[in-house]
Amino acid sequence: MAALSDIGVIGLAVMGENLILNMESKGFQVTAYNRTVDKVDNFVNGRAKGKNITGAHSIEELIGSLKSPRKVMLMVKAGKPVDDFIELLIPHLDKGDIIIDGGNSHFPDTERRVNYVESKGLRYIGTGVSGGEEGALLGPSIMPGGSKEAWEEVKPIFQGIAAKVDDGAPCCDWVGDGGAGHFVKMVHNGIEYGDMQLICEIYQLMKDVLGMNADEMHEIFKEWNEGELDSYLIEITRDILAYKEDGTPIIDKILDTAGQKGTGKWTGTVALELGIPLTLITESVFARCLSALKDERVAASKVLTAGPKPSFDGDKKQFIDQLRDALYAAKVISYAQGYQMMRSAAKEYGWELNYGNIALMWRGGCIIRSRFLGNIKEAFDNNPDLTNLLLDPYFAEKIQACQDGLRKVTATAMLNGIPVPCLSAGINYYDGYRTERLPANLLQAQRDYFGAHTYERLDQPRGKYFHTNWTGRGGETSSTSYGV
Ligand code: NBP
Repeated sequence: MAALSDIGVIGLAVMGENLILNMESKGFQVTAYNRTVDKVDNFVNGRAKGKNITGAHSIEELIGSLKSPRKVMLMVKAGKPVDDFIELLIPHLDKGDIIIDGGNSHFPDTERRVNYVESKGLRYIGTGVSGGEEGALLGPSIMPGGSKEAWEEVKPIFQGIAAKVDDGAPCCDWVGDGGAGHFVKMVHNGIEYGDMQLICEIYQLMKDVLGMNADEMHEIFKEWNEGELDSYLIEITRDILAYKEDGTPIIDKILDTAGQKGTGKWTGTVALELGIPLTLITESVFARCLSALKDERVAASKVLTAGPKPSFDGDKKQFIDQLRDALYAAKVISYAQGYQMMRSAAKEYGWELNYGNIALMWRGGCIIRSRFLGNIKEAFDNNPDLTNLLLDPYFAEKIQACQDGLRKVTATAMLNGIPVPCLSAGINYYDGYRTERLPANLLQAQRDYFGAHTYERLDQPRGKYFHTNWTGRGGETSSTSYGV
């Protein structure tokens, strides 16, 4: 009889297969199962042949092949398939067994499932897994949350297969209770959206304002990837720009409409719910939406012809340096906003998030991996209660040195008619966050004028509320419940 497996994985698509091969390569025995059972045999007789991987043809066979406490990881399409498999698994599992969801589930679903599965005497982990196909095979970033008592059971497998950085530290650690793991994965994906859009805006400025071709841009991204912008997304941009089809850059032939699967939208929606100014990431989602209106944009380009034609007569080298500073500054701002949102969510949902460890989990294996996440880890290790990344001494100095580049690049873009929603969101946040007095005094006056919403005063203690009878026609009663 074959030895019992350390873990069972359900879902033999790109992520499941590669994670199983990764687990096996690290010395774990794995059982593989899939809804369409043919795929089990194809896998076991194909990529898994000769390895410590067992195929199961039913849930019963899968469960029977596992060591206790049993660990079953779902790598299936997010949504109903996860709930369906939970229902199929529960009758076969014993107290203390662990169901793991490694797909891109929305964190409220994970919160609900943790409670449900725990109510059956079982344990549940919802984990973000990032890094795509290659990451899954060679070392992804793994962000687990859920039933804390289950962590010690899965830790050797998860940390064994995760990406390693610097001194061998795994890009995987316990994130927190309930849906915390999937929440952090969602923010990761939102940050990914922001990073990608920022690079795209810089690319358009190079192409349309400076008139650079793909080879010239490739050289600049190559240079930047050797400095503090060193990251996976800069690296692939460098390589994309160099890629030729029939001797011409393929980038010039790709249709300019962006797709999306929804995790960026979730990040923006949750930011609005939490009341966090996650402006840069949210603009990056809207930028994809606007790009998708290709036919409308083509028609509008023939009607709305008023506006500048891009031109540049300044110092090109200096502007490229400003582009680099702008990209760096906006990136810092985007991460500052993302961390602000995680801090707010931790308070809202009662999670104890370790922000330095989150930076470490993102430092390798995932799509946003970068050198600068090492600096973020240091910032939160130095001060776990840091209210805003921009206030960390290292980043405060950096952002102040680079803000001028971000400001000049954004202004140049606007004067040239180039849309830069994320770069401009970045400089607007920077200026908003550092402004002692914003015009919200007028806003409060307006709210009090039409809705008796009251206001606080600069010359009175906080928490005391005043109402003015602005027109002389209103009463003295202020509103307590009507909130616009
Ligand atoms: P997919 O998201 O394409 O899902 C394929 C798997 O889901 C197959 O095993 C399929 O079974 C199963 N499945 C489907 Br589809 N509908 C089902 C249903 N109604 N009931 C039961 N099973 C069903 O696979 P993936 O791209 O490997 O991703 C797996 C998870 O990891 C997803 O949540 C995804 O969002 C997440 N993720 C993906 C990536 C990536 O780069 N692809 C990266 C990070 C995270 P079948 O073979 O019988 O149809």
